[in-house]
Amino acid sequence: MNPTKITFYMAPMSSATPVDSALRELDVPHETVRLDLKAGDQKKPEFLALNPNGKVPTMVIDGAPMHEALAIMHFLGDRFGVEKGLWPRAGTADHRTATSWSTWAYVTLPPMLMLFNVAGGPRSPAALHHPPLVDFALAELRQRFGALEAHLADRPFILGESYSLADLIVGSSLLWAQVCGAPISEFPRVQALTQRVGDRPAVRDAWQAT
Ligand SMILES: N[C@@H](CCC(=O)N[C@@H](CS)C(=O)NCC(=O)O)C(=O)O
Repeated sequence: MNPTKITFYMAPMSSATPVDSALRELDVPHETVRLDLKAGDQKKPEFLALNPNGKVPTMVIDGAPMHEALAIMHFLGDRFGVEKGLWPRAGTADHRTATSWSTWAYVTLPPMLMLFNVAGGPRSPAALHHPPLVDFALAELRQRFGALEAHLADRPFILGESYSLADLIVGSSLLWAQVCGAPISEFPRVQALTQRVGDRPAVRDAWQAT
């Protein structure tokens, strides 16, 4: 296969950080372009031409732009992860499990985390605080973490006995949930997965990169 030319548009400590972790874990050659979000680099016309949402992460792959962290990480898994044994081949049952749980981490979990943060988080304005909504979000989060706890009942990782990009994707959301104060510690297997992912050098280095 020809080398794939990748340009990664990112900002430190952002939605681009899990993608940065994935690039490090898979050792993918790429060029990095760091955006200054406070200065508004993401709203400049030349960047909006790549991603009309004006957000990071954005990736240009062989000249074609792509956005959304989850989609980008699925691409990285399919293109680079299979040959490294870190992502299952498309069409297999493991690939369906990997995409199910990674989509869960980016689609099913975040709305309740957002509600939990907005309705009671320390960085949310007091005018938006609403304790009954915090209780609702907590109950929903407990149900969702409970589902992952059940999946992990007989395996330490999303796909079984070994680490994969699916763990990195799910674990990145769990690490964020932990920072937000979500009740992960009530779920020992979820907590253990979060810890294992947080201990990966690729994940640690990406979160520490400034
Ligand atoms: N759903 C998007 C979220 C991207 C996102 O919200 N990125 C933020 C950084 S965490 C951003 O670029 N914000 C800049 C802005 O909104 O102006 C993804 O997962 O890629």
